[in-house]
Amino acid sequence: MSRTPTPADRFSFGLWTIGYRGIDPFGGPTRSAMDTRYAVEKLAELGAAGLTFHDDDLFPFDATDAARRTEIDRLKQALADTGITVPMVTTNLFSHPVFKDGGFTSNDRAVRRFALRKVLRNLDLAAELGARTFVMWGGREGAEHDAAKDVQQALARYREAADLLAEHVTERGYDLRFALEPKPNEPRGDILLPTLGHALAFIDSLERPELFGVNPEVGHEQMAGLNYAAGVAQALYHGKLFHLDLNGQRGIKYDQDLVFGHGDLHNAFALVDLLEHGGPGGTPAYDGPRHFDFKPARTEDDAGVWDSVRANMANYLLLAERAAAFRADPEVQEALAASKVPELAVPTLADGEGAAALLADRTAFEDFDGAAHYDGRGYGFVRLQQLATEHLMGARG
Ligand SMILES: [Mn+2]
Repeated sequence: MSRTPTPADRFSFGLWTIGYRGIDPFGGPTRSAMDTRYAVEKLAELGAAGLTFHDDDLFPFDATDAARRTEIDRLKQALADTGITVPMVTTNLFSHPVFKDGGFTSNDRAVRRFALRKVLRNLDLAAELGARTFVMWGGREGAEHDAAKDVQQALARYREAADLLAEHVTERGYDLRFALEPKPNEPRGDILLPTLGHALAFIDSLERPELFGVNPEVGHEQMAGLNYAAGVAQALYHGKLFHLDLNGQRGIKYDQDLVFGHGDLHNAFALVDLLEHGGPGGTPAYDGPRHFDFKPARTEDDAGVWDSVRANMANYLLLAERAAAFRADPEVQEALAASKVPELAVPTLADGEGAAALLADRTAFEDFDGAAHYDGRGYGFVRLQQLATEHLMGARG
């Protein structure tokens, strides 16, 4: 059993996650629609801190201004009554048929202009609710047919959109930053900005790169066969981990959106260890919301939805407990030192040393005795990983 979550743990859930009705490409809903107020009250009861949403999760795509305002005001009342906050808001540019070829990068210019207006309106709502992060998941920004999409022009239109949104936020003085969410495929055959690395490179092309970071999702990176914890570490290295989506995925297949920890548990342990403590060499940890973007299985009823919510938070807290014990274990500290993990924090060059000084250092090359010092000597990485595994399994302290 893990301890009971509290708002200090900063757990947040998408309204579309708990409100997921079990629709998949092969079958209709297995659960009825969830009322927003009920969702907020249940999250508060279970110890979560935040609710996130797409505009269309809260009110229908074609809602009148009055109906839209009614839903916003109902949400604000529920937030005021429970203490739940809205740390992040995002815009749905994928469900309505007009977005079948994308929003910001549709070949149809009128669709691109409509998409920008839809997002600008939602930025104002995000600011009204005090959200600090605006996620951009371009699920329909992509193609199935190479001949049908000029990828360089699509990226230029993506950049144009990002620059305009950043201009709006700056002019209005909103305390809001953008987080790009990569995904390799699904619903499009190939999605633009398919991985964390693609997104980081794209940010460098923007007018206001400081307003943009990433929102990496466990399953999305794993669908591309990548190591999520290692990718998150690179995002931290660049100062770009603005937000993250936690869930579970088992290998390179369709987007499973399992409960966090119900996929690659070993990598989930490495991730929580990194988020809570930073790298073992003293590099930064993460201080943002712990956001879950999962889908309660369509086999579940309402009670199963909340069991899934509890499971996400419990698994995070259990992994955090195990990671703390791992870090505090003297044998782990000794094994880290034996594996020279802390030595990676020592710069390769001495203070002020340049190429000439390195060339003059005979110990670095001419007198470097590889045979005497390195042949046959191991690093002990397997022992270290086994210590992590035993902590993960609760077999040590
Ligand atoms: Mn997501």
